[in-house]
Amino acid sequence: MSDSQVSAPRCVALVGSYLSGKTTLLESLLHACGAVPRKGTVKEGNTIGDSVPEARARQMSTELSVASAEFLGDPWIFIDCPGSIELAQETFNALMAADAAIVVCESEIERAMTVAPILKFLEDHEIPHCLFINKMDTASASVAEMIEALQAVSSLPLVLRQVPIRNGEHVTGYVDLASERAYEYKPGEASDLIELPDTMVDRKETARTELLEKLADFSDTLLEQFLEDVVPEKSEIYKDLAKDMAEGLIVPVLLGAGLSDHGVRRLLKLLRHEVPHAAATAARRGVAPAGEALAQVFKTSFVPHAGKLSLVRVWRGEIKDGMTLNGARIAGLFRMQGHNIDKAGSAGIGEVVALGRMDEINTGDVLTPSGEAKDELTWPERLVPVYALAVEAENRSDEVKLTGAIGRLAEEDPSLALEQNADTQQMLVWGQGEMHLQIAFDRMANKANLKVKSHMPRVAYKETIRKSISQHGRFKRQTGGHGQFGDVHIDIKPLPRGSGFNFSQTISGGVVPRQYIPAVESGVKDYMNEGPLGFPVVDMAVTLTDGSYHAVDSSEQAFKQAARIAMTEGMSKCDPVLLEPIYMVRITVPSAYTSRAQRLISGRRGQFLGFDARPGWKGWDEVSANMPQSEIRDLINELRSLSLGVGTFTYRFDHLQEITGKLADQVIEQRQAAAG
Ligand SMILES: Nc1nc2c(ncn2[C@@H]2O[C@H](COP(=O)(O)OP(=O)(O)O)[C@@H](O)[C@H]2O)c(=O)[nH]1
Ligand SMILES: [Mg+2]
Repeated sequence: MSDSQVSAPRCVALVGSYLSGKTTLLESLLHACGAVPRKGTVKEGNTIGDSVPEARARQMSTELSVASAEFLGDPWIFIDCPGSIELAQETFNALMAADAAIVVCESEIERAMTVAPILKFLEDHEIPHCLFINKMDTASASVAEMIEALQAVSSLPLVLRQVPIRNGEHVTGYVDLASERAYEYKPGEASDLIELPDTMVDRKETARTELLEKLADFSDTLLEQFLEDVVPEKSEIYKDLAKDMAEGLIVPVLLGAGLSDHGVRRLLKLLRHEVPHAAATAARRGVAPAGEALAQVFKTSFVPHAGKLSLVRVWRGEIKDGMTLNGARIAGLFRMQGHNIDKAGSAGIGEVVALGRMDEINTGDVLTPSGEAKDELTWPERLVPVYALAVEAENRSDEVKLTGAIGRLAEEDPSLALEQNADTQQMLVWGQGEMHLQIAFDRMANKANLKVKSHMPRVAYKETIRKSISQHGRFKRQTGGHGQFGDVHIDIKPLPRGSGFNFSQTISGGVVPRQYIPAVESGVKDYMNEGPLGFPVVDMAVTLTDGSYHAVDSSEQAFKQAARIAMTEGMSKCDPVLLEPIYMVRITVPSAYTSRAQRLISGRRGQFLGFDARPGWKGWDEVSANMPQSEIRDLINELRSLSLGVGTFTYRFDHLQEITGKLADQVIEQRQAAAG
């Protein structure tokens, strides 16, 4: 590597489940680096990580946040990520910009499963990562139990790097297993080096042997020494630890407590020695070492006054303000520290900067002066939306602005999507859950001063008929000059499910002149928008069999009316029945929750179809079922609450199904009440 590559900043993302302590840990890391004079707290709402208003209001991170610091002369960029599973898209996108990730874990073994989705993402994308078991100040389980629980959700071997020193209930320090040194924690300061306590000698030996055993799996030298009982050189161990983490062979595990600054310097040292440099990450991502400047957008943000900002990580060369990348001219190049942005002139490899007013540029785009690499680097897929709300502007006058404002939200957050639903005529915003959408609406209120009302989307009920009938319809008016006359006989008959609608005619001898037949069809179709029960009608056929006309008074309009009259009178005699949309649903959960998922399905009028191992996910199942649309609108809430938040589902429309009895009566009553 060249000097500029070695001195380039490395970028680490803080990820892990909601409330595990990422934002607090970032504050402690920045403090230990001297980047903030005084630590902020999540409660007081003055942390670097949670600087936007939506985050402060909720005391939780609602979007990623970038901060820089220097440790022992090395520049670092930290990206604090939201932990909520509903905001996972933002986190996944941030990880694509990072050289490595710190997975912040709770010290409770029951919550180990919550990091499963993030570990799976890191493994799939081969992103080097370590675990930081946080909140050791309140831990009750033993470290061995925690490692066991976490190992069950990690496909890569976990390598414990420290063992805690306890005084009664309290963790007071740790023994570092690579250096074999013991430390005592000191709040707000570097830990004190202490004599290894006698009581720790055996524990340390066992844990260190385990560590060496794991490393020996990836090193012939270590394996030989291990078998021959030779104690390896420390330098050899350090070299292997760094290589194995960078190559994604092992996952080191550290202990600490961000709130009390415990283990934070040890973590910084691990990062210093073991996190790959930007050039190595660029190579891993598939960027050739030589060539024009290249950066990838990992977040898009609309900022009042400044306009659109595209956050990029530079993977090659140098990017300067005013440069044209992918046809867009950079209008302002900024470095970020939480909410603060500072103008800069240029940015080199490894740096994270925001580019101003790149209007045509999207998150995930690869930017180069030639614009030829746009889709060259992999990018995470959009998460499948699992929850929708119907929205309207609180002020009617804002209605026209709404589509544009939601469009910008979706540009900032690709896991949001807008749908104009043709069946129900509602504007739907799709996302990852109630909270995800509410945060997006708050952001729209804060940034665009546009407030919305939201409610549960309507179900796309339909109706059909069960009996055939022949019906006569006549429209006759005599007003002043010439009148209006149309007269039709139609056969109405049900069709099998899924057939849709079919119109035909058996007119002979011109009793209904050819030019009026399309008007009859259009009158029938008009009627079908709202059948006798109040819903669109499907799966039926209408045949025009007979009729009559008047040479002067007949018109298209008159035949259309005649058809409507025949339909209105005929349809209610055809034994109408409500149809409800049924979806094919695939629920994915850790297998410990499979039987609960089955109960969830039957509790929501679902039909269980079977289950299988989830492909590519060790210890997970995929449960298939048919479920009514009305029951899956808020399915995600219950599914998450029974599966520690990690369960999810996909769905597609399958068929319409007759629904009768009390449930159908309620639906019809509600529809009639709404229609007034
Ligand atoms: N006991 C203890 N609590 C902590 C620690 N770190 C964070 N917390 C608390 O955990 C909660 C969540 O912290 P936060 O940093 O917002 O978590 P995040 O959602 O992962 O960013 C806050 O109430 C913190 O005060 C720790 O090391 N020990
Ligand atoms: Mg946070």
